[in-house]
Amino acid sequence: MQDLTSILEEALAAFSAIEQPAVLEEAKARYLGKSGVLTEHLKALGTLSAAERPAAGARINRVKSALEEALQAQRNRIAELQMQRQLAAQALDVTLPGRGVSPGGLHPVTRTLERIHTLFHSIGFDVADGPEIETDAYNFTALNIPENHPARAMHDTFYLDPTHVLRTHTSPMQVRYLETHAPPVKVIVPGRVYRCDSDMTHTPMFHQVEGLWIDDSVSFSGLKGVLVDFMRRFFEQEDLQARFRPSFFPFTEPSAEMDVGCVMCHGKGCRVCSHTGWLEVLGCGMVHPNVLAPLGIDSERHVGFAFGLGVERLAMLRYGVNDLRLFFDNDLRFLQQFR
Ligand code: 2U9
Repeated sequence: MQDLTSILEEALAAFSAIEQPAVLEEAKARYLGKSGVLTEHLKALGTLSAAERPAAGARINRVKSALEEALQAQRNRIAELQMQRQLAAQALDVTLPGRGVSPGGLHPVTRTLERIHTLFHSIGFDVADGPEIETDAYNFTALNIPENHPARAMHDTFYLDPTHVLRTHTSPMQVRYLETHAPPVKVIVPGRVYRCDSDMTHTPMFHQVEGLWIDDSVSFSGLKGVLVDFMRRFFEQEDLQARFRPSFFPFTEPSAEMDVGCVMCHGKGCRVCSHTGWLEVLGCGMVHPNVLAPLGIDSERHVGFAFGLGVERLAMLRYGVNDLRLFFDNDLRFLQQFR
């Protein structure tokens, strides 16, 4: 009896000190295994008298049940302990602040495109879209630039095959628009254009917006009014000065280039305007009859004006950016200023 009590106490103390499942199973073997302490006691029952045996057997079985119960309780404790440790190790503090996701912003060229769009939309211009890969028929021939015309060389064209090009201007979209829309027509065409040219002031891809207004009483003075008004609103300078110089484009006649008073120095002369006080901002003119005739538009009845501007140039002037390449580097330190 004495012996069994101390075995029980010793085993209970041993079990409760163990934290590893494998060690616990080893301890179980020591007491309850085939040659465990308690099993040896059971075997020794045979040496007792028949009178002593039932009571002794019952005592051993009680101790055995008590040990098995303690063993199972300790197994549960170990499992619980392991779960607690795992939870503590993988703890997530859901109240911590996030990693500081900074909101994106629109690219300055996109913002400028949207601004141009908004201003022309406000005076009734539609917007059209078209392919960046064009046939030379749409990119050149339809715009009064026949084969072997020197103007084709002027455009530094990327040829994909002998008859397909990356459009060198957005003008072919206007030709396509005129194929499906009869006058009166009032449309702008924004988009990417490509020229095989790369230096301080040219990139192989840039953005243009061109515009076209064809009706029965469109005039050169109307063209001037629309464009001067647009530039004044674009640069938010009501008294912005403007002048038109004669120029040449195969698709317009007469043609002109428009200058505005320098938006940086207000005409006093600075580096941006090369000390002239003027900035060239776009080209324009009355649409050439040779462009309108193949589209079935009779120049005796309908006249139109057209203009074209470079978006990066206007973005540089509006935001005071002095290097065109900044628009294409995708340097976040630059772009974040336009959020
Ligand atoms: C049709 C008829 C006429 C579009 C025009 C310009 C003048 C022009 C340049 C300005 C700077 C391109 O980005 S730039 O290099 N564009 O000067 N573009 S008139 O004339 C058209 C277009 C389509 C059917």
